Amino acid sequence: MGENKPANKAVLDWVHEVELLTQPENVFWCDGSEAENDYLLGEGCRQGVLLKLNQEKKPGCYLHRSNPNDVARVEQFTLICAPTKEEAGPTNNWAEPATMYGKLHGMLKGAMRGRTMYVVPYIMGPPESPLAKIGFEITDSIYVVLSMRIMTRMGAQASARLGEKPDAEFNRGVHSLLDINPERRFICHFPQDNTIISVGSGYGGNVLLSKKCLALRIASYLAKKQGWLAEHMLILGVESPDGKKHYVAAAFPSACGKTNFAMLIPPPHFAGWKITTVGDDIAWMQIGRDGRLYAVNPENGYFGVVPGTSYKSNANAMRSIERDTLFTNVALTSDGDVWWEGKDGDPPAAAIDWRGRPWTPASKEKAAHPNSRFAVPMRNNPVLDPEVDDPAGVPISALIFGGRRSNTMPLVFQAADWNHGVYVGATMASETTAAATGAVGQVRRDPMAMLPFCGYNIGDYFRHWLKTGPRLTNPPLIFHVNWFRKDAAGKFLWPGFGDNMRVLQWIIDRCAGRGGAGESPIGSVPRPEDLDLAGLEGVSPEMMRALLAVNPDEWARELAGQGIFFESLQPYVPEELLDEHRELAGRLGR
Ligand code: GTP
Ligand code: SPV
Ligand code: MN
Repeated sequence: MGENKPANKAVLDWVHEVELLTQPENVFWCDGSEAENDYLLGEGCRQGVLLKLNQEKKPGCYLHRSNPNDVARVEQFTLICAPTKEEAGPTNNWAEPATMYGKLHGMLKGAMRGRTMYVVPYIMGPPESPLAKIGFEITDSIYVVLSMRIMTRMGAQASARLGEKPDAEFNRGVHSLLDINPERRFICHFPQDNTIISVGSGYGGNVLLSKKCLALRIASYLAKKQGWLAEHMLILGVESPDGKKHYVAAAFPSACGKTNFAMLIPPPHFAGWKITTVGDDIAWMQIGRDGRLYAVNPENGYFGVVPGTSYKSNANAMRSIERDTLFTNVALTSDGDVWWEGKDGDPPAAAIDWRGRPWTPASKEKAAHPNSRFAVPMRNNPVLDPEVDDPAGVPISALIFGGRRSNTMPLVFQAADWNHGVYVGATMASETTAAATGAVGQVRRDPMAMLPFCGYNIGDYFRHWLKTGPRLTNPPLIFHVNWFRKDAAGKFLWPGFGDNMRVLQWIIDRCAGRGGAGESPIGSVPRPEDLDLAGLEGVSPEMMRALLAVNPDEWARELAGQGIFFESLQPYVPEELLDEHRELAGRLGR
C-alpha cells in the first residue's frame, strides 16, 4: 500500500523536490482503493484524528474535531501571488511570487519530519469532459486525504489520465499542517504556475485544495484565459409534471443556501415536480455548439453546513449523511451518534461538544460549531441528477444571484438583459456568515458570491462576464433572489427551503416565455398573483407584499452602496457597468 506512483516524470520530480524540502519519514502514494480507505480510517482513529461513530446508527461515519483556532476559511491570509498587484486586483490580498515562495519554503523546511507525506492524485469534473482538470495534493493530514477521497474523483485513475507526457498540465498543491498556528497560516495561489501552497490550517476550504483553491481561484484565472466560467454556483435540474426539464445555476455566498436549494423538496401542492442535484457549490460552464451555456460540477461530494440541517429543512441531505460521512466539529452523543443545533427532535440530555467538552442543553455555548460540516459522496444523494457525469454538462436556462439581506432585496426579480444581469451579480451583497473567520451578520458586497474566490482582477472578471453574453446566441435569463428578508421584529418573512420551489417555478415560467410580472426600476418583479402560493402557510397577503416590495428609501441607500463599492474598485470597473449604475439611478429618479 502507498506505492502507487504515477508514471509522469514531472509529477515524480516535483514530489521529490517537496520531499527533500519537507523531509517526511515516508511518502504514501494514494490509489483511492477501498483497502487504502480502510487503512487510513483505522490509522486516523489510532492517531486520534478521527473518532469512529456508532456503526449501527451511522455506518461508515466518523467525527473529526479541528483545532478551535481553525474552524473556517481565513480570507485575510488567503493570497493571490500573481506577478503584479494589478493582476490580483483590488479585492485580493497580493504578494510577489518569488518573495512568497521564499517565505513558504522557509516554513515548509523540515515541516514533515517524523510524519507521513501523502500524495493525492485527483480529477475535477467528469473525467471525459473537456473542462476536466487533474491535480495532485501533497499533504501531511490524513483528514485531508480522506476528505479528498470524498470530494474529488481521487486515485489511480487521475494519474493514469495524466499520462506520461512531460508537458501534461496538472495542478500542484502542497499542504502542511505545521503547528496549526494562526500566525503561520497562509493559503497561497500562484495562478501563473498552476500551484497552491497552504500551511498552518487543517480545515475545509483552506486545505481541500481541489475546492475553493483550484476549482474557483485557479480555475477562474484559467477560465478567463480560455473563455469559460468557473463560478461559486449550485446546479440543479427542475422537471415539471409535463416532463419538461430545465437546469439553473445559482450563486449565493458561503452559508447562504446553495446546498439546500440544490436538494430542494417541493411542497405537497407541487406534486409531479422533481428537483435533482448536479452540484451544490461550484459550476464550471462553457458555451455549447448550440450557443447555450453548459455546466458541469467539478466535485464528487458535498462539504455542507451541518447546523440547521434536518429532515424538515433538507431531508435529502439528511438521507445522504446517514452513512459514509466525515463530520467535522459537530457534537457527539453518549450512544456514539452526532448532534447539532437545528437537528430534528429534542436535544440530547448530555453530549460532548465540538471541542470535546461536556455539554448539556443548559450550556451557554453551542454544541456544534456554527460552521461544522459534513463531507459526503454525492452518490449518496437520493436526488442526484442522472446527467451528473455527462462530459458535455447540462444546459442552463437561468442564472440566479442571491444573498442574505434582511431588507431592500425582494424575494425575486428578473434582470432586463445580460448586461443588467451582470450588474446585478456584480453589485450583490450579503450578510457575512460563519463560513469565514471574522464578524458575522455584516452586509458586504460579494460580487457573484466570488469575492473570496476570484483568482484575478475583479474588473477583468466583470469584463469576462460582459464578453460572455454576446457569445451566447441563446443566453440564460438572469435573476436575483433573497430568502432572508425580515419583518420589523427581525423574523424571516419567507419560510424558505421547500417553498423556494414557488420562486423557482416562476423563474422557469419566465424562461419558457410565460409568467407575469410587474415592471419596477430594478427589474421585473412578480406580483403576488404571479406566484403559485397555494398551500403556503404562515405568509399573510401583507407579508407577501412586503416580500415583493421595492421600497424607494431602501433602494436609494442600496444605489449609494453599490456606487461606493464601484468607487472602491476603480479604476477597474468596466464602463458598461457604470452605465448600468447610471441607468438604475435614472429609473429610481436619483
Ligand atoms: P457553503 O457550503 O458555505 O457554500 O454554503 P451554502 O451556500 O451551501 O449554504 P447551505 O445550503 O448550507 O445553507 C446555509 C445555512 O442557511 C443553513 O443553516 C441553512 O439552514 C440556511 N438556509 C438555507 N436555505 C434557507 C432558506 O431558504 N431560508 C432560510 N431562512 N435559511 C436557509
Ligand atoms: C464556503 O465557504 O463557501 C464553503 C466551505 O463551501 S469551504 O470549503 O470551507 O470553503
Ligand atoms: Mn461554498
